[in-house]
Amino acid sequence: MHAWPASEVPALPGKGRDLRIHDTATGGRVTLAPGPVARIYVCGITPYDATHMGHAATYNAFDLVQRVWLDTKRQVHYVQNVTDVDDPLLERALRDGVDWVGLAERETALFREDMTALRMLPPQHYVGAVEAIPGIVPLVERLRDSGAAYELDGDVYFSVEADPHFGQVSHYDTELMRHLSAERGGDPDRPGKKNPLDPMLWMAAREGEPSWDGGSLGRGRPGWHIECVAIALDHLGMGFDVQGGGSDLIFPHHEMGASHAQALTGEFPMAKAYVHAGMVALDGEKMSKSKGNLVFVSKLRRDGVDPAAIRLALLSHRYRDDWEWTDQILETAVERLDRWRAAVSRPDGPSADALVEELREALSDDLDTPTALAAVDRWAALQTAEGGSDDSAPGLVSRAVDALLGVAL
Ligand code: 5CA
Ligand code: ZN
Repeated sequence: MHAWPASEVPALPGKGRDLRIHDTATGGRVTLAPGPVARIYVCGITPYDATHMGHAATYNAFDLVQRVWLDTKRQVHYVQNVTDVDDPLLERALRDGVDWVGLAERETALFREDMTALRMLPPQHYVGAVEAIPGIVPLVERLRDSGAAYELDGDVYFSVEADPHFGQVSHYDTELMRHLSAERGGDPDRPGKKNPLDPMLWMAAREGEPSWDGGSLGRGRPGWHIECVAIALDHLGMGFDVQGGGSDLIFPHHEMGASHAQALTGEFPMAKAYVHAGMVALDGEKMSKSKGNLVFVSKLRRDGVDPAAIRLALLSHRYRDDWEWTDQILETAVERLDRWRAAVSRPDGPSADALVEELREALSDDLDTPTALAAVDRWAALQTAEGGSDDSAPGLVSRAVDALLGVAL
């Protein structure tokens, strides 16, 4: 499928720093040193409802990863999926009496608009689960033929015991894994499975549900984890730099994906760093489509909120923290945007060379956006209080804030 238009990323003088980022799999910070082309896979939406602030916060984090890489003068190869067939999408379509294809197309179109408005860089490959099916089927066949997968009443399951590294992305204990598996699309209580945690790779066609030709697997549809593995391996290959998503994807999704890839290639892990954004809550609970406690990007935009202010609100929290959305956060962001815009609208100002380096240092330090915002606040305050005579400074600040933070002043 097509992605969305790219906003231009201004080039800055000098060169950025290599990114040090928290890796869930090793539990510590890693310094990423990608080749000339950095490779990143970010798990995309399941398009049955509009983009909420939680999604936006997660995509903001991975947009910043790319901006840091671009500032080191690397190219970025970015892949994102759309889970355009899965249980929650089919259930929502049934509930609302609408066609599931139309629902997915509508919500994906809205997501593209939201991402464009927020100046999120588009992936070079934006791939739907449905269009990935021809690539998924042979992988499931290979897993089955090598003994890493087995059939149960026509469905095909991955055997977690096939992967000696299983558990080394999340490091969760069995009890927690079992709990999360039941909560997040798994079926640990289904009788006949070799291990309760085994996830489905291929679901045989069900009455009244869409299905596709699965070759020797029979008609059916793909499991969730193999979808992302197939798309990632097809477009990026093994050992890419970052696999990203929210922390609710640590288990089972990224754990199982790493296991599928290990069983397919003999290599572990699939990504050099497993990077996870914290959860955004509303009224004390994780914002989620299933709970319905949502603040939508599109609704704020319709209400006339400047997307740059939404982005500044996201940036005011460190990406790994869990945080709660409040109207006050947005108000603070609107005020900040006004102050910054007023500061860069003058013909000259205090030198901004040090500010550019402060921004680079803060972002390369595990995407420390609160420190980055504070640095721009200081420059803007100095501009307001004393001004300055550097006539290139306001333009440099605008370009740096745009290039590194994705905020157009
Ligand atoms: N399609 C799958 C990934 S392959 C999926 O999880 N889709 S989603 O629509 O449920 O979520 C899209 C992205 O937003 C995921 O990375 C998820 O971790 C993240 N996300 C969902 N809810 C929140 C939240 N409340 N806060 C932060 N990130 C969230
Ligand atoms: Zn995914």
